[in-house]
Amino acid sequence: MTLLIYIASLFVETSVPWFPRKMSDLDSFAEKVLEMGEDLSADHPGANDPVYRKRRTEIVQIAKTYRTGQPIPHVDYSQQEVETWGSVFRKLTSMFPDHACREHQYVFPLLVQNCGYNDKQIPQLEQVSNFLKDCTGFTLRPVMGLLTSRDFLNGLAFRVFHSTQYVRHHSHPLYTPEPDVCHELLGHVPLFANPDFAAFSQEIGLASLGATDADLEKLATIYWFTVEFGVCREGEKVRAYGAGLLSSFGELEYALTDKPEKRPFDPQVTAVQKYPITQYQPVYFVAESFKDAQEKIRAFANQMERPFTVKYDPYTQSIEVLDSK
Ligand code: NLE
Ligand code: FE2
Repeated sequence: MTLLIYIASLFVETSVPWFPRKMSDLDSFAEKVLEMGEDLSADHPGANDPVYRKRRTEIVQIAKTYRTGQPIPHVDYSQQEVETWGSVFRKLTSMFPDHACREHQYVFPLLVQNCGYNDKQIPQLEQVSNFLKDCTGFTLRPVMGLLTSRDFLNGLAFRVFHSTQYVRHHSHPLYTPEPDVCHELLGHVPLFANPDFAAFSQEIGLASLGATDADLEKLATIYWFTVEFGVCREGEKVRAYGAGLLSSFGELEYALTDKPEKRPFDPQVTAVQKYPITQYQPVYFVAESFKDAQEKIRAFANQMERPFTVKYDPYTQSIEVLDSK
């Protein structure tokens, strides 16, 4: 019997997917990007534009060679790129007062003051990353394109956010299905400066370390309906906190109308909801607060099939693994 238990525990241990234990382990993700990364898919607005493709290849070289601890290299954006950013910036900032959650609205002026957010220039990731570090310890890491959900979520356990640096195609400034620097800077960055949101995001990251493929898919779905497309209650109103909404003029407007369905955020239910990735979402989940959402994620993580618990040690920037649950 004892031997059987021993063999069973060996089996469990060897079947746990690899996960990063220290910050520099994230370096191994650099070149593992998915389809919409360096090779643009055929229906992408930039796919048939050789000048755009060449420019993207140039910019992602930074992410390819970036290693933990280095400053993020500066990108000299072209006039066309700055114009695209400028039109996205102007449209969105006119909508934020009525559509963005209060946490986003609180941070935005600080980004204007400290990181040069305006419609005339694209802020540099390095400066923004340093700002976030001062606020919540979050940092940015340049990325070539989409990582696997596992790699991407694992980064959040270290309060590291993988961020693209290239700009969306100029023909479609108001909605793109893939992340670009406008999405990262206008959608994600303001929220990562908020302590409760930072803790909530890290909670998803910690839950993803060594998670089974089935649990990982659930966490990726939860991430999608919160960090990307989440809405939250503010008194009588519903406001957007998801970055995919806050960076898309088109979807931000649509999301807060009565057209899409709104359901209360509940990890068990949210985790299995199907969703489209190249069009507006038919369903959004409403969080009561970031604190409440974080507690719910923690409870969800506790019932996941994982034979250990993890803890992040900010002093050594590494993960401690505790054997018993
Ligand atoms: N649809 C968003 C935008 O247009 O900015 C990007 C979403 C990335 C998941
Ligand atoms: Fe995103």
